[in-house]
Amino acid sequence: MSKVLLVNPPFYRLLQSHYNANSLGIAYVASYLNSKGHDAWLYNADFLNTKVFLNQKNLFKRFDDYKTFFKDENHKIWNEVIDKIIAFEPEWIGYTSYTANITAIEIISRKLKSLRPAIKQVIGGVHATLDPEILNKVPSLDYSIQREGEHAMFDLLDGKDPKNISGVVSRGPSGLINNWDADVIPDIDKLPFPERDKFWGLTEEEKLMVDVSYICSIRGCPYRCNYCASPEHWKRNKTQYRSPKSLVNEMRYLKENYWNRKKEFDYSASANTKSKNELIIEDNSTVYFVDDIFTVHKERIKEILQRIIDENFGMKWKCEARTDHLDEEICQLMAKAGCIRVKIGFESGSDRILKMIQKDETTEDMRKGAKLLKDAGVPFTGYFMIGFPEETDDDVRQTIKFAKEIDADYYSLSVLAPYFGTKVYYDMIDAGFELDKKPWEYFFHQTGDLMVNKNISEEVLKEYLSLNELNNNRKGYV
Ligand code: B12
Ligand code: SF4
Repeated sequence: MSKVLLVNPPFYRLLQSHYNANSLGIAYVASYLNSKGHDAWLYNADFLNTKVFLNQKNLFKRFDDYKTFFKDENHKIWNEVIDKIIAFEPEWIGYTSYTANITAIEIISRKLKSLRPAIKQVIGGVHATLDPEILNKVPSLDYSIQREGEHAMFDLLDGKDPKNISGVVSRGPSGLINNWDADVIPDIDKLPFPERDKFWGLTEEEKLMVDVSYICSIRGCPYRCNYCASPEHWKRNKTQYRSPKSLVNEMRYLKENYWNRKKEFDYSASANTKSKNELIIEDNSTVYFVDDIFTVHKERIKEILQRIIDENFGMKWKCEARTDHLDEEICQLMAKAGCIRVKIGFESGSDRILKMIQKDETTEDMRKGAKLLKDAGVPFTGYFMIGFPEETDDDVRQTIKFAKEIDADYYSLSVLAPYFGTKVYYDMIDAGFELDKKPWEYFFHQTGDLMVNKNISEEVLKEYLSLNELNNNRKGYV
């Protein structure tokens, strides 16, 4: 049996907020290891024992402060994280990586290596998958795992030769040894539910402040949008779906084991609410289906929704969807089953741009889908993005008009951030475009600072961002 600590590195804390929900990637790896006899715990270094969150606007204003943390490696946040890790006395440590937290992982793992060189350090998750060279860039890490981590991490702990484990990158005498992607786990129904109890460093009282109501029912997405990391992060031609029965069983498990805990706030709302009062919710919590497209298979989703209705859970939930996977029956079932918000990436009101970004959806599909949701009374958030290469003022004007027309319950307005590992990122590099920031600095949304498209005028950018004012009279972010 090995002692393992799985870490969600600080991110929102560096923006002077915090994030108290359970990180599902490491929670799945932990529960799998625990089911095999190991002692794996979760450490969310982004957790704070406070109910005060920053609103989204203020969060984005803290970017300069955020960068200063990386220049001050003796800052108390880093020392606090190291102390918590050392107090656990792990034999293995595993970090979940996003491009946005890779610099934090570099600092923490380097400090830890100098203090406790015997601890084996592993990196997994999105960034580790997108960057096969990560061990060369962060020498304090011992292994990197690409794609799903359950089996590969177990095999490492089990003492198997890393050279023979699918998904593992290790070091050899003449450089990195890369076994490429971990084999896709075919029957994800069989995986144990993610860990929801073993939170390192939290008191029993603090554990009640962790939102454990995230559920993942699909691994991957069959689409190929050029600005999105999903097509590289998962294998899109091997997207895996849990059965409706398994998903509903997890909801029941949540209800029976966690929903009876009195919670005054929805901690998953994190930094995105306008005021403290808006965090108060009537029920214990809201289930968040983190699937890329919860509604992707019509028959599957209808069965899920009908089962949720039949169970009469009384649980509210939110999800992400595409308009072209909706119909009248689905939208009505969603309303009946307790859906309080659907998040939809419309992105653009210009069919030319939708084609260019490989959205595989038209404004006509989107108009229809938005109307179906409206008619059924299901609130939706509209995500929009401008700043794609070759986009013009005219395209942006079409987006502004279209956004108003679909009449979303909340608007999330972004300027393209060419995320590391996405198609648009590599297309821009191949076209000779010189990105002026480090990859982790491009995680930012909603600021004109990110604009990589120099054709779009200041005036039109401003007009687009002013769509934000529509949010003043609406239900708000959920
Ligand atoms: C829920 C979610 C969030 C939540 C929760 C994050 C959290 N800490 O848990 C919130 C809303 C806070 C969030 C924030 C952000 N997110 Co987000 N998020 C997601 C989402 C929708 C689901 C994540 C999830 O739970 N997946 C299900 C689990 C089971 O999968 P997984 O995490 O990948 O884990 C598996 C493997 O990756 C691996 N693994 C993961 N960690 C580890 C660790 C070890 C040691 C090992 C061995 C294996 C391993 O094994 C797991 C099980 O097989 C994904 C998209 C997606 N569908 O995955 C985007 C996604 C991860 N987010 C993304 C982005 C960009 C962000 C933000 C930067 C957004 C922003 N502009 O602010 C921030 C960054 C936050 C941070 N801490 O750095 C991108 C990441 C792209 C990139 N290059 O990094 C994604 C991929 C969306 C996309 N398609 O582009 N996000
Ligand atoms: S549909 Fe959504 S998750 Fe899938 S590739 Fe497009 S943006 Fe990414």
